[in-house]
Amino acid sequence: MGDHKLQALLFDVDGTLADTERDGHRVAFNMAFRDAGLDWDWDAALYGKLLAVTGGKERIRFYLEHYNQDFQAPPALDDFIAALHQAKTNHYTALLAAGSIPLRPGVERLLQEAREAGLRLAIATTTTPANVEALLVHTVGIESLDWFEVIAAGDIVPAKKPAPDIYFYALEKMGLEPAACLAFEDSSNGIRATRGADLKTIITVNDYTREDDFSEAALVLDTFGEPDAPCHVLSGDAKALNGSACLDVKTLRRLHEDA
Ligand code: XBP
Ligand code: MG
Repeated sequence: MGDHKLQALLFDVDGTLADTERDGHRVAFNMAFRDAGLDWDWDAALYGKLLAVTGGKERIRFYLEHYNQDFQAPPALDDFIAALHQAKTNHYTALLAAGSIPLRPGVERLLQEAREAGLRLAIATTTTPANVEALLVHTVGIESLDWFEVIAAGDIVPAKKPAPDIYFYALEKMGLEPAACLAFEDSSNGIRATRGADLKTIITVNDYTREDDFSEAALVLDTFGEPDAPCHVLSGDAKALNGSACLDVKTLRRLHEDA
């Protein structure tokens, strides 16, 4: 077995680092549909249902199969979806470049503290690599790309979350055992992926995921918290924060040590 000291933090992106889905990805999908002359409109409620499936291309296919069966799909459906999705990525990264989506409270603080404490950082996400880069560059700045030893994203593994594969990939690249890490997620698909890879998991919920099943989480919070905007424990050990207003490295080490 490897060293059980806390060595690394593995972060999901969408919903965890930033609230990207409703006002980012969803809006970009609709822009791409309009460009293509399609009358599809994913409102916020429908989008919540479509989030059952991770991956933008997979989500479009799921929509056609379950919510738009009358659509006369072109024979080369894979290419059609790939082109729509590329247009969506262009719109999404432009939204990020315009500064439309900030990081969630406490995210930049926790990343900085983790770096100062010598913890290794990685990203494990279903979204397209260009989206992760655009989010980091247009919030923290271009230097933050180097903060992450591995950015595991998108189609790099064929089986997307809830499959654990993207976490296995990141762990293998870092040469780490899951027991040396903590993972950060926001959704039921996310925690199924982390738990499938045997990773202890901290959840921050958002409006789309508040009611998800997080019984496998070490801790469920509303946000990571800032000194002037405390976070709240939604489930798990209410004393885990030990009086701190936010999730800090000391708390992470304590959570990691608990059996
Ligand atoms: C994120 C996703 C992604 C985004 C859209 O899930 O499922 O598909 O919604 O990005 P998670 P793409 O947070 O669990 O990684 O369109 O680039 O796939
Ligand atoms: Mg997520």
